[in-house]
Amino acid sequence: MKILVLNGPNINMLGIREPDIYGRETFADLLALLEKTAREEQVEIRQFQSNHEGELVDRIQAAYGVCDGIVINPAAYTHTSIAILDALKAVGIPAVEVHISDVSAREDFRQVSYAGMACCKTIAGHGIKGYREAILYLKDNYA
Ligand code: CA2
Repeated sequence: MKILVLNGPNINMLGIREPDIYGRETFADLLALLEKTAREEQVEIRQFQSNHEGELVDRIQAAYGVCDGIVINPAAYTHTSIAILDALKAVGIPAVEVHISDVSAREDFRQVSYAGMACCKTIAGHGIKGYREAILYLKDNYA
């Protein structure tokens, strides 16, 4: 099974500030967790992080016919990007939305998730281990 893990803007800054919201684990810790999960679960994981909306759309499109599942944390684009929603709908690949923080307990402007409208599941507030849970969910349901 091939899974694309996509992260949006500023996720590469994890662990640097706001540990009360996002925890102390760094982006390097997240990459290590993805590699460990791939090894243990015998899945192929391709990961990509970008601060640019169009690059995320490009990667979703490029997954068409290639990947069997997408794990996506669009970060701030969660709450603004109809382009990412449309791309997820266009490729029709089972997608799980992940948020490190519990967005439901945060500001009003974080209460809408466009990307989530094209996802079969949302995992929020579990820190970086939410990514592992998302991969296991895709493996259990779509492998
Ligand atoms: O909880 C999440 O995973 C978010 O997707 C993270 C985004 C935020 O805009 C979403 O509402 C929820 C923010 C990405 C990381 O931002 C940082 C801010 C300060 C220090 C390090 C990262």
